[in-house]
Amino acid sequence: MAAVSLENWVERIRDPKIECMSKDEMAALQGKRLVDVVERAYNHVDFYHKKMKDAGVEPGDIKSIEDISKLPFTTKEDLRDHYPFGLLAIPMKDVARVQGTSGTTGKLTIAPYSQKDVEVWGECVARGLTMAGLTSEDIIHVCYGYGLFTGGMGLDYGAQALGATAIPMSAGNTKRQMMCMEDLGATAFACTPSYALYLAESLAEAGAVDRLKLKVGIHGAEPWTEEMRKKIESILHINCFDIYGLCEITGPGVAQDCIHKEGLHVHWDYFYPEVINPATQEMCKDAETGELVFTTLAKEAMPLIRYRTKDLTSIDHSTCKCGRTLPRISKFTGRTDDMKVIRGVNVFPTQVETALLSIGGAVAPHYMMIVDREDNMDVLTVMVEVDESMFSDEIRKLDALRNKIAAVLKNALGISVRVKLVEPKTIQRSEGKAVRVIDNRDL
Ligand code: DLL
Repeated sequence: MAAVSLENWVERIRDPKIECMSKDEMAALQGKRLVDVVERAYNHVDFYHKKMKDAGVEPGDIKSIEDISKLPFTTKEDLRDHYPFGLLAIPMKDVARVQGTSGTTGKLTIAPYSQKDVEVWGECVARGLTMAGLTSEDIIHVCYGYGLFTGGMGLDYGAQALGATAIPMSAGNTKRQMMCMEDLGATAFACTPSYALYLAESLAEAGAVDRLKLKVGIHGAEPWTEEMRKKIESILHINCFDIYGLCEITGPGVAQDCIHKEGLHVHWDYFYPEVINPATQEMCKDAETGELVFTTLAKEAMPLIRYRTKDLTSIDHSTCKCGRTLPRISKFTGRTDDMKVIRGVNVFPTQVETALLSIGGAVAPHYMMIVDREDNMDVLTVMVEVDESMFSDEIRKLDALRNKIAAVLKNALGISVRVKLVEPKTIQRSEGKAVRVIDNRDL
């Protein structure tokens, strides 16, 4: 099966009027929506009423999208303090569904949606599926979990809005996933990148890849690197797309990349993005990395104003080669709370992933970071899966590979690392978000 290349790619845009709208027209639309959302939040959510009063801002001060910087930020802690429905702006009887995230840290975050919110969500995912070249002819195998987590339902709503066929597999049971993928003729599949790699390797092992009709993968919900994308694409001979979202704003579909893969287009008619320096809260320039902040411009059930996502990225407001004027955020380096400070150095799991994939050969990008403290010193151990054959070879070869990985990691991270080589499938596979870091330090 030939890979879908850029040369024969048909560029499709679901809503060119919005996705290619001029910056001035878009600013006018955003301004109108901002005025409305601020009024609703101020009048219907006690939390926002108080927050804005404390900040000395009245709804009348907000007249255009530029005025957004006058508004105070909302944090994940604010949501936790008002758990579960303290930020609701509509009567509970008008809440069509509740989604959530187990989160990688802390308590469950709950996100209520009105029927209109659900429709906007489906529309945004459908825009992304169109960016990935999919149409109503496609069969989308959804192996994100269905439930409180937004992955399964989000892709389902998107497939529905597109008029495509959704196969609601949910997560788990890899053998059954492989069977259905082949028998039901999936042309696209959607799951986390770590599970996509596992599924791809399992399909390759079973010699099933050439029997599939797959052409597209839609992956997100956790940080992943360009190298990881190339790896999945090369095993399955498909094009993989990066989809981003968070249940508080809307699930998957807040942003996604197009075939040029030069950043994820944000649907900023609905979700207004800002990138700030997390320490000073000052606005970053285009291309500068900082924390992504969103204001929901049309959300009914739980409007959020300047919500700090803790996700680290940069933004590019220039027009993309595809013609879309929607700004693009770069692939995520990680979250502010995923970043580990080890012996004073900032370390992200994505750096480990890139380094391991640069070695290739017997080294698989299945890894886990374990941080300990020994005699007041931070110690980072990276567990890495390597080819089975390495363990039957001479011990000398295994030692040489361990030293090589340690050197590459030291170079990439700037600190020395203990490397533990393990056999394939030793590191637990997750059907949801992969657990990449265990921090045993008592910080
Ligand atoms: O993970 C929504 C989603 C489902 C996105 C399926 C994409 C595909 P939450 O469970 O609320 O929602 O987790 C949101 O996951 O703040 C990021 O830290 C991370 N995340 C989501 N997408 C990406 C991505 C869903 N493409 C949190 N790259 C976010 C990196 C991502 N991190």
